[in-house]
Amino acid sequence: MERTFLMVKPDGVQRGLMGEVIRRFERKGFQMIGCKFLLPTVEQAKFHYAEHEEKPFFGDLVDFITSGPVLAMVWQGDQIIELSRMVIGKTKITEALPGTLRGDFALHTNRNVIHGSDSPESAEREIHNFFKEEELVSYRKLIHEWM
Ligand code: RTP
Ligand code: MG
Repeated sequence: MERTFLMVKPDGVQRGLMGEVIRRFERKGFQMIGCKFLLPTVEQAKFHYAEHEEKPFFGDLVDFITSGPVLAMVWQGDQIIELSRMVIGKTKITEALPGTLRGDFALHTNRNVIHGSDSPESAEREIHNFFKEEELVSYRKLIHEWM
């Protein structure tokens, strides 16, 4: 079982898309094991996007992600990192297909509703930027036996 860090970004929260995001991951069969509504600090934002530190859009990214509350979540499931990024859709807005969260809801690459980790290493780093291990709730989901 793999786990990932998903975050409804400030634009998604402002647009009332938290429920829609949770609904899509729930109906796919993934399992939420952690959830927090919070305003990220600048330190958390810089750590979260550390891989983009040298990019020209880094400052805007940090400003945006700290501009309002976000829904930070940890989800688990088989191959969830790759599969959740399919549910989310491509980064570049012109490549985000209809049926994906970004394809259905986002109009701009830098206002793209949701974040999802891109590797097991980033998932662990990103999870621990927002959650303590003891805040995650693991439980047996009985429906897995039917899937
Ligand atoms: P995220 O980390 O937010 O889930 O997005 P991602 O993996 O799909 O894309 P990533 O390459 O990690 O980029 C992080 C965020 O930076 C903004 N971005 N702007 N102007 C640009 O060329 C550009 N490229 C990326 C996007 O908002 C992206 O979500
Ligand atoms: Mg990324």
